[in-house]
Amino acid sequence: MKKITNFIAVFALAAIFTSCNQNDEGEKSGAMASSAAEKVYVSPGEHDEYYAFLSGGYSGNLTVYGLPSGRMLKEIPVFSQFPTNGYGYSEETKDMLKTSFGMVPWGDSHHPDISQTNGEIDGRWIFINENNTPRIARISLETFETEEIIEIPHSAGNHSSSYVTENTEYVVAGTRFSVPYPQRDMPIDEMKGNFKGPLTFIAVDDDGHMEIDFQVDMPGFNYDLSHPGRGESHGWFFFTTYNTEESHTMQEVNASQNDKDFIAAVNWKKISEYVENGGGEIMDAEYVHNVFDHDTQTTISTTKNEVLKVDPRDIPGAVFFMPTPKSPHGCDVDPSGEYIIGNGKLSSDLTVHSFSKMLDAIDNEEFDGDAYGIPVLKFESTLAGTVKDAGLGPLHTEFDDKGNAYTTFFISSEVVKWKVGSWEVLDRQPSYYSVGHLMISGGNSRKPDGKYMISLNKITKDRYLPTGPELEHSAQLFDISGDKMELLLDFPTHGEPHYAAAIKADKIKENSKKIYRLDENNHKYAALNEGETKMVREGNEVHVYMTTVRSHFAPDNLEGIHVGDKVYFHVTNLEQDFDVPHGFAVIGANTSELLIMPGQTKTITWEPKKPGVWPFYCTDFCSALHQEMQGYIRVSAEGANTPMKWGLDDEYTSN
Ligand code: K7E
Ligand code: CUA
Repeated sequence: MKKITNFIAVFALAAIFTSCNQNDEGEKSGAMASSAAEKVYVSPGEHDEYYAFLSGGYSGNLTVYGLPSGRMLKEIPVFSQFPTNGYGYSEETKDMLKTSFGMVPWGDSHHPDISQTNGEIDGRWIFINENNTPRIARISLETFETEEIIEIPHSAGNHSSSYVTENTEYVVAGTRFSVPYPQRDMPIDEMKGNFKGPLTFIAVDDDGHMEIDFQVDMPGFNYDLSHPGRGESHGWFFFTTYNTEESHTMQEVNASQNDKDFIAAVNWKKISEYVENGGGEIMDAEYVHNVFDHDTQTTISTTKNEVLKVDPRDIPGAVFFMPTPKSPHGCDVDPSGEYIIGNGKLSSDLTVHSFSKMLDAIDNEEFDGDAYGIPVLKFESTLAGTVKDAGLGPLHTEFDDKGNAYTTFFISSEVVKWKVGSWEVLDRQPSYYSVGHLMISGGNSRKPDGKYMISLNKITKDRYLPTGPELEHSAQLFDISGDKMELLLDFPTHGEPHYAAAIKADKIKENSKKIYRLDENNHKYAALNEGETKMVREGNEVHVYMTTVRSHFAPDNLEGIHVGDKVYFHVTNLEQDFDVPHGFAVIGANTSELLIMPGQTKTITWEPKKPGVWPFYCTDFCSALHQEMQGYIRVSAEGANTPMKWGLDDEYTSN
């Protein structure tokens, strides 16, 4: 045990040294020394060549950047409430954050992955996982809005997620923290052999809708990261594991005892056929599935009560373990689908498995025992090669279009380029500092785009002006088109950018939606013109059907509301021009504003606490007369008999 503690201590020390040493050298050899500025300069009014989607980590969101400029284009709210536009606060969107634990207003997002067709990213949707309250979200790349969130039952630490298969047949969600399956009250120190690590396969239909197809009941290891097979290995999915020791305490030591953990190879095609033929067992579950319905512009939230569980031991040939040294983190598959790379984070080497050797080893039954009934393949039988002494603490690998791989090393704080097949190291560049993931556009597909790579760094320190103790993380853009990687640009990210995905801008920009059509607005409380505006009282609830257009609300004077009422302002933006949102805020509301896109209806609730005449206004500077875009609500005391009336320009209606 002592040895391992020392080993970790040395690595931690190395991280401190590398962090402090590299800056001087970096400044000389970096951006200044070359034509880097030209390569990242996107002149005013010009568009970037790529969209990059960076996970927002503990912000729960996804941020959109243009590459090569590094300009931030948008923050897309996913798992967290977002007062900027009212996501998660408005009546229409708050149920997107519903879970079996109730409303969870925050999330920890990790791995965005773009949908694929024939193994190439297609720009229809982007998926992202939430680690803490296990969920997968789907975001439309037409609207750049979260359209669907599905909770993953029986999971804990939804980390080896949300990677998609070659034709987006499945998006996958694995369990990082093994847990009782199903959950139950039991002593923690009886974990070994009793906890499980279910892997969930979520089917995606042609419209993008997700449904859990089946859950694979796996031994109680930690399933850390995953990637799909492609080409020849299409039909398989690979997961790294750690803590095969199944320790329940002081894991920094106790989960590092085994020299090798496993990469689990899962033949999902085989399991999918088994399930189609009636295999598997229905198991109780409780999870919530939220879909944003475009027709009614409202979230439909459904609680589901069962899931199909499959025991891999019932399906011969479905699951195998490949021993992989040193608590592997990243699990990456090269563009051909032949090589599976295990990034052993406590090692300086990378272990590369061969898919074809794996198939031969399975045929020839070259097993080294089993783990809970799942065959363990002999290490030498699947080994394709080792990238030797590449750096310290390998985490993640991506690929370019020229047969090269790029691996991040957290401890030695660098990105190392190596040749797939010969396993020789070709180049190394420091990253500032302590890189986690890296990203190459299409790097998780058959056709990566070998122009840019970004390294997503954990430690920022002196890279930017100090902003107190809390710094944003840093991303670094490299040109990887030549033999040597060339650092072009640093830019700050938002939250922790665990992973990212990028796509050529022309694959999505033509489809980007500009407005919501009013004639397609079937929101229950929409007013599609000013003639339809009204107030409707139902007991102490008042529904206000309101419209906005430059530069007034209709109605803009409202009376007959009393303390104790609950007022719903349903605000429809009548604009049908690109980029003319209106906002809505009212004094004393215990929620965020609304930001309403052209053609949309959004709802805010307001419970007036004091009698008076209270103003509301538009929050988005929409026209020269934006400051005039305001109105008044008269609030009377509880029990007063002020009649309800509403109007615009002194023309009142009442009922
Ligand atoms: Cu390595 Cu969550 Cu993908 Cu962060 S994980 S680095
Ligand atoms: Cu509408 Cu400002």
